[in-house]
Amino acid sequence: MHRNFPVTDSADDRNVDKNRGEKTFESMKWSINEIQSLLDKPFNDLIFEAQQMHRQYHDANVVQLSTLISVKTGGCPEDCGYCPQAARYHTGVENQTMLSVESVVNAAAAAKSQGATRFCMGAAWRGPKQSDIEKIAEMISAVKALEMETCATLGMLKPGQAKQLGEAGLDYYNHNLDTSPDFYEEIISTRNYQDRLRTLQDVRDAGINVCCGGIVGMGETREVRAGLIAQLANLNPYPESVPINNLVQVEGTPLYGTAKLDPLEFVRTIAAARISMPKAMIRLSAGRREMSEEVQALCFLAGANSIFYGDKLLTTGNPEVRQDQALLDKLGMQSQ
Ligand code: SAM
Ligand code: DTB
Ligand code: SF4
Repeated sequence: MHRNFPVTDSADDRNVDKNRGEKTFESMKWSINEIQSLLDKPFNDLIFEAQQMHRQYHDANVVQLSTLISVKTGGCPEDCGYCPQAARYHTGVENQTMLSVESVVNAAAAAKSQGATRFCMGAAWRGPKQSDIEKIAEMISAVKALEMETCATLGMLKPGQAKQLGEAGLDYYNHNLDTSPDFYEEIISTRNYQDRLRTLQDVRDAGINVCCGGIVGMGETREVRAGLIAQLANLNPYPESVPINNLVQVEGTPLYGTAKLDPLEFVRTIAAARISMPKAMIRLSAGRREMSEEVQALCFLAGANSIFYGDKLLTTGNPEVRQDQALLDKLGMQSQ
């Protein structure tokens, strides 16, 4: 059963060990209040609980390295208030038409030689046209042939498109809910929450793993963050992959100048995601360049087990490869 809205059932019968050992990512019912109670816990208790959960399903000293590439940049017709690629904001991002298959494969091979095992292709579209899908499918097959995990984020999909991407070898489709249903309209007006849920269901139905997360640091309350995590955790099954982004503020976007989120609140959000989606890959995503090493270490302790790796995200900066390698060495962490 696919659930579209936050579930408000009482949590009394909740058992956090309920899905231990099962193959599917069967979701439990998390109310917003329950997630908020997690976020409200004393920090040490929250991190302890998250770390315990993390160790049941994951190696606590391993992090997956995922490299991003923007295969089509800028000029997007949507109005996502955080995004430097929306045509309507003047951010200095240069538009670029779709990259060639060859240049994408070369970038994937270079990422692999640096240690990345996952390669994510992003495009600044509301959604792909049929001709775009054909070219993206070629990219996916070629990256898959390098034995890397493939992910794509291309916007909303039309019926049948997810299936074509799956047939080309796509392992994950990234499509974020971004925030809670209540706060959503403050951030984006050109597509709605239902549109996003529909695409996620198409992806699920095509047998592709769902990569779905959100952004914090957009001026939202803790309750909104709880609403986002509850919404993700109540997808049934919950996403196999959950990117948690800290807003990268880009001059020219409406969200530029928003009060910065306390880094410990970011860590709490990671912990709540880990506890409520125990088997998922929780990805410490955008915003890492602005984070200290200490905060990143706390994110790993809270259950993050993947980072974006490479000097660039899509259009904005990311820590340098050698800095990340030094951090992982310092923490005694291995990459995969
Ligand atoms: N255009 C497609 C879409 O929006 O579905 C795919 C690419 S879009 C750039 C992928 C995701 O990047 C967005 O859903 C959002 O969560 C994240 N993102 C974009 N700009 C960001 C920013 N400034 N800070 C943090 N995350 C950002
Ligand atoms: C996701 O949740 N974060 C990544 C990935 N999915 C595609 C994108 C972050 C983009 C940050 C802004 C930029 O570099 O343009
Ligand atoms: Fe376009 Fe995606 Fe940016 Fe929204 S997040 S403006 S859809 S590129």
